[in-house]
Amino acid sequence: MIEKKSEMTILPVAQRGENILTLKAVPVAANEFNSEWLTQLSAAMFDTMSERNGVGIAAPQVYISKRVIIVASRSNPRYPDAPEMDPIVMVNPEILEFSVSTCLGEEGCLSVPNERAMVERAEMVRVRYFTLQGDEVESAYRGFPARIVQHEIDHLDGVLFVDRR
Ligand code: K1U
Ligand code: ZN
Repeated sequence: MIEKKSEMTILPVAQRGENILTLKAVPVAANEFNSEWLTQLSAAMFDTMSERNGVGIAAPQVYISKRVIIVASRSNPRYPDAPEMDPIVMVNPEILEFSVSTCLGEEGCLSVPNERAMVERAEMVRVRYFTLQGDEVESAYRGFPARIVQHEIDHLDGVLFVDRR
């Protein structure tokens, strides 16, 4: 059921064990950029992530098997030095480069409640993605934002953090 809280759209979040979380999500097609549908999907993903106090979300977590993620780093008890970012919607994100250096850090997941684990990830990633309008962007992230990017792109490939421990 879709829950409408004033102007917010809170979507149900798929839980570990559900098939949707194991699928490889499909790319957003050229004719979906700049569309009402894609704007509404990203807004509902943002509302759902915020409602659950998340720092990221991927479309398959809200039962949409498309390659859309949101990355929203902020300071939190586990990562007090994490940078405060304006949330970034990434459409069809691709990691172009993983740093050789890795780091261990604690992760949680909106689809795996009450479980945390230490996961080894590349310390830095270079990512290419498209905006909702279809503009191509290339950016590098390190530390906690890089961890969120890798966790969310894993969701697009049907991988959960618990599979990486
Ligand atoms: O994709 C998701 O399930 C959201 C997930 C993102 C994430 C958290 C931590 C590391 C990588 C990716 C969450 O937002 S879980 C909740 C959370 O805010 C958090 C959990 C553990 C450590 C830090 C933050
Ligand atoms: Zn997750």
